[in-house]
Amino acid sequence: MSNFVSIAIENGVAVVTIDNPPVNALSFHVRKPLYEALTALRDDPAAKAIVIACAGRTFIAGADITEFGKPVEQPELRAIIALLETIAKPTIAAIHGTALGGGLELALGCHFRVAERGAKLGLPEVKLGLLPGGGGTVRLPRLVGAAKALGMIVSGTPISAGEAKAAGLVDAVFDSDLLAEAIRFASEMAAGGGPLIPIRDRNDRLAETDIGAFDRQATDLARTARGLEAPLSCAEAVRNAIALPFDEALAAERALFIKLVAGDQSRAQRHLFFAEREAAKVPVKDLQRRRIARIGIIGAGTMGGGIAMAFANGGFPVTLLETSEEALRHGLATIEKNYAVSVSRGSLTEEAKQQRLGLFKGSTDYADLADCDLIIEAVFEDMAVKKEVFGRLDAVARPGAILATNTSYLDVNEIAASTSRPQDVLGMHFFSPANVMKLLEIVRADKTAPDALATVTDLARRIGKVAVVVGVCHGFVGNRMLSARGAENEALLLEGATPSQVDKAFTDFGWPMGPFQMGDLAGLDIGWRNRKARGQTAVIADTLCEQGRFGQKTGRGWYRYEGGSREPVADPEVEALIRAKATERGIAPRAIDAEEIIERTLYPLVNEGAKIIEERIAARASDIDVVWANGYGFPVGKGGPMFWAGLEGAARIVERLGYWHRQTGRATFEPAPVLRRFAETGRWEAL
Ligand code: T1G
Repeated sequence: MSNFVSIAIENGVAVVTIDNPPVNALSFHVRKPLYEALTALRDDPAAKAIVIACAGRTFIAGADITEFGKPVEQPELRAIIALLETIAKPTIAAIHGTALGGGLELALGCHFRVAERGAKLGLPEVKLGLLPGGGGTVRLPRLVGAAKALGMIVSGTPISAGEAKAAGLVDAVFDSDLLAEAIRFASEMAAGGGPLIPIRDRNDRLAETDIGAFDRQATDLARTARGLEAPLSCAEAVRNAIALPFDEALAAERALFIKLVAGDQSRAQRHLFFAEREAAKVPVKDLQRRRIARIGIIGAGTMGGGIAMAFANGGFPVTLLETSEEALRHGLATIEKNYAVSVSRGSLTEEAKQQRLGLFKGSTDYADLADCDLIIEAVFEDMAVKKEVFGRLDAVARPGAILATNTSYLDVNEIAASTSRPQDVLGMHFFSPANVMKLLEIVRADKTAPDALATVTDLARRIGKVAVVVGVCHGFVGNRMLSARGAENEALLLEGATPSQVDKAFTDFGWPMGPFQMGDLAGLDIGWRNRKARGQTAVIADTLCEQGRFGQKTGRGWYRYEGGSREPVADPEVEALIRAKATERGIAPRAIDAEEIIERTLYPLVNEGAKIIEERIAARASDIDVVWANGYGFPVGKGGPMFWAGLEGAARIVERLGYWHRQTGRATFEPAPVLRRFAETGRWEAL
C-alpha cells in the first residue's frame, strides 16, 4: 500500500491503519492510498468487515490545514466518505485521542464508531474560520439531532467519548485495547449486527427537530459571532440539513465552505493557529529540559492565587508563600471559593476540586521553597520589593531551580542581577485572571539560560497557556503596544469624540469592548497609580480618579453603572468635564469619525509592533499577533495587529501615520523603518 496507509485482514476483518504523524491529518498522501484501500476492500470477499484505525497518539485530527489555499489534489475527503457509504459490509471507525474535523467526518461515513474512554470527538472548523466541509453539517444532525449538532459545530468544542455515546455519536466505548475490541465489534456486526444504514439515509433524529427552538438557538449563537462569518455559515448549513434533501444540503455546505476558505477571516484564523505553535518553539535545538515537579508561588493575592490555581489545574503540587498566616489564610480561602464557584457552575466536579486543593501547601517561611523546581513571585509591582524577594530566593532555592518574576513591565535584567544565578532568572507575565487567561509572556533576560527558557515554554503548554517569548523592555510586547494604542485616547475626547463613539468604533471593528469601557472594567485607579509612579498625567482620567470615579467598582467612571449593572451608560457629567478641559486648552470640538479613531489608535498599535520587531523584543511578527489575540481580545478574524496590517494595506498605514505625525508631531505616529519595509516587501523583518 503506502507508508501512510496499511491493510491487515484477520479472521475476515480488514484493519486499515493510517500512520501520518504527528496527528494523522488527511493529507493528500493519506487520502490517495486510503481511497485505494477502501475500494479494494469493498470488492474483496475475504474482508467481511472493515475497521479504520490510526497509529500514533490520535485518530485523524482533521484535513491537512497546510493544504488550504492550494490546488486541491484528488481524491478529496468527500469522495472517500461517499465511497465508504457504498460499502455493503460493516465499516467501523476505531477512535482514540481526538477525532476532529475531517477525521470525525470520515468516521461519520462509517456505519459504526467505537472509541476509547479518553477520546474526544469534535468539529472545530469554526475556530479556523471554516465550517465542516466533509459533510459534517449534514450527517452529524442525523446522528445526534439538530440542536446538539448545532451546538457542537458553532462552538467547535469537542465532546468526550462518554458524552458521544450518550448522544448516539459513538456505538461503543472501551476502557482498553481499542483495536482488539473494535475488531471484535466488527466481527459481531459482520455476523449479523442488523441492517447497515449509512447516516445519509437516517432521518429519524432530524424529524424530531423543534424548528422554533432550533432557530432561537441559532439566533442566540449568532449574537456571539461578533463579526465572524463562520459561526453564521455553520448555523445556515445545519439549518439546510433540516430543510433540504441530503444531496442539496451537502452541495450547499460545499458552497459555504468554498466561500469561507478563500476569505480573509479564515486566512487570519489559520494564521493564528500556526502562529501559536510557532511561538512555542525555542530556536535552540535538542535542549535538555529541567525537571519541574513542585512549584513555589510567592504572594497569594489576585495574581499569585490565580497562578497557583493554573498550576494546580495542571496537576502540579504548589507551595504558596505569604508574609503572614492571615494573608495566607485569605489567599487559600479565595482559591477554595473560586473552585467552589466552578463546582456550582458544573465546570468542575467536587472530587476534582478536592484533588486540586490537596495539591496546595501553605507557608510563611521561605525555607519551605527549598524543594521547589520553579518559583514564581507575584508580589507588589515595585523594584525594591522584587529585589528583596529575589535576594531571599537566591539564598534558599535549590541549585538549578528556575526563578521567575510575574512583573508586568519592570526590568527583568535588573531583577536577575540581584541574584548570584541570573542564568536561572526569567519573567513569566501572566494575565489576570491568571487561572483563566491563556496568554503567558515569557521574558527572556540577557543572561537567561536557553534550557530554562525551553523548560518554561514547554511547561506553559502543560498548564494550557499560550506562551510567547519576549525580550526585556517597558511593558514587554502586550502592555507596551497597549500604551501606544491608548496614547491618543484623551486627545480624541478633547477634540470632540465621546467615550461612547471611541468604544463603538472599537466594537464595530470586532473588539469585545473599547478602551474606555475596558478602563472602567479594570479600574481607572490602576492606571492612575502607574501614572503617578512615573510622573505622568492624563487630564481627564486623573480628574475622574480624583472624584473617586474608578469605574464599575465605584458605579461611575467614564460611564455610569446604575443599580449594580455592568451596562455602561453615557454620563453627561463626564462629557461636560471633557468639554471644560477642552475649553481650558482652547480646543474647539469637531466631528470625529470611526475611521479617524481607528487611524489614531490601531495604526500606532501596528507601528509600535514594528518597533518591537526592530528591537528584537519579539522574534516574529506572528508572535505579536499571538499576544494580541490571546491576551488583549484582538479580533481573531483579523489575525492580530501585524497580520491585519497586511489586510488594511501597509502603504496606507504609513501614509496616514505620516499625516497624523505632521498634524500632531507626536512620536507614536512616526512610521517605523520596519513598517516602511513591510509596506515595500510584504515581509516583517528586523533591519
Ligand atoms: N493539519 C496540519 N497540521 C496540523 C493539524 C492539521 N489539521 N493539526 C495539528 N497540526 C500540526 C501542528 O501545526 C503541529 O505542527 C503538530 O501538528 C502538533 O500539533 C474538511 C476543513 C489535534 C488537538 O482544527 O487541534 O478538517 O508545530 O502542537 O497540542 O471539514 O493539533 O509540530 O510543526 O497542536 O497535541 C480541523 C487542529 C481541520 C484540529 C493536537 N481540525 N489541531 O494538539 O499538538 S479543518 C482541527 C489541533 C478540517 C474538514 C475541515 C491539535 C490537536 P508542528 P499541536 P497538540
